Amino acid sequence: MKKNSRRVPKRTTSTARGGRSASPDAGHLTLQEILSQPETWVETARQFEQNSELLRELHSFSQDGPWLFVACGSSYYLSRTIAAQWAKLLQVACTAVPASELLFAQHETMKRTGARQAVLLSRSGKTTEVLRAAQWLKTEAVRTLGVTCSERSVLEELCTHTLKLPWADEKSMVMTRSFTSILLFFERLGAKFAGNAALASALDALPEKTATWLAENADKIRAFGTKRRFADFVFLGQGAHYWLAQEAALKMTEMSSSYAQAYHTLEFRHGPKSIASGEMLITFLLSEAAAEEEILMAGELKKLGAATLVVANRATTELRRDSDLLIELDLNEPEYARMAMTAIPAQLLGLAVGLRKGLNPDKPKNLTRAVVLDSKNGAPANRRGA
Ligand code: F1P
Repeated sequence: MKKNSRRVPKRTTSTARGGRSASPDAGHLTLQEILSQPETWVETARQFEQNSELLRELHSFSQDGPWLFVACGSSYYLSRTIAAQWAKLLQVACTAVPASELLFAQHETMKRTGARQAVLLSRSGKTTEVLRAAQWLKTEAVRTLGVTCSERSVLEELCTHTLKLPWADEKSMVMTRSFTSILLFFERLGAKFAGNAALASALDALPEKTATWLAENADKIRAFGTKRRFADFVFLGQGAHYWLAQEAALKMTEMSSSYAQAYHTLEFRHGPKSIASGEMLITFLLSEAAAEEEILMAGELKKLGAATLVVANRATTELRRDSDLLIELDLNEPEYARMAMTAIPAQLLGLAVGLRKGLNPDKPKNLTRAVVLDSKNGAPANRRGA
């Protein structure tokens, strides 16, 4: 990995065009954590290859059986991204549901998915709805894999097996490197289950290439988010990219208290485009399958006056013309291995917009690292799990 990839660009101490100025340390943790992703991924790969204890936890799961993923917030969008990738790669039914949805329709969900094995994903291992779901799955004798960045958690106590990725945890509130590290861990696992050595080696190449890419692009994205002012943010994607778009919108909402929405790219024509305007930034997370149509959409929405940010593996002439900011990944690796990198631009953008608004993205307003409910609140209670 290049040395300069670990450099933390200067902190933003003032804001452009009259925004309130953030305190000198605001967003510093989040920025460090975003930029530390390549080295965190190297550790993720090392643990995947060498930590036999970790892999032992996976032995009793069947790669051919239906999988059910259960989580909340970013961990839910992460679950949807993994489920979309695995369904394609392993040709097996993979369903991801928010924990609350499982709790409100327990038997229906199990029947519909046919799953007898579930992955419960929670960075903190503390989210009440996930714990209540784990508790219920335990009573149903469903095999459960808890996935957390916490060394010790209630989730671990409630699941039959646990994967712990403490090296990927964050100090700040929002999930950045834990999101991409867990994603990469499951991509590696998918490649292993599928016996696809080419995918595994594509994933090996990613940390170093991302470090170089960050050195070239991180400041560009941050500068764009700092200088331009938008009232609304929209993130568009098709296929598994749609779930990255959902996560991107959540990052923008959390880090900058902004209105942000996500749509399947072509769905934006069916109503939402009526709000396209010069006050809106529309970010496209381009996929291979839909690229041709998505490129047309970028042109169409540009004509309606919206600003466009395009994240593409490699740009076309049209994209160069129609994007206010163009971010190319420029990877020869297959799309499956490019997803973690695709998640990064929105992390940097959300951070920059939050700082421009005088906020502290390390500690977003109204948020806690995990949603812990008391027995009177939220989804159906199972006190022992809460
Ligand atoms: C899930 C989560 C976070 C979100 C927020 C509340 O946490 O929804 O994604 O940023 O701070 O909690 P976890 O279950 O993965 O710990």
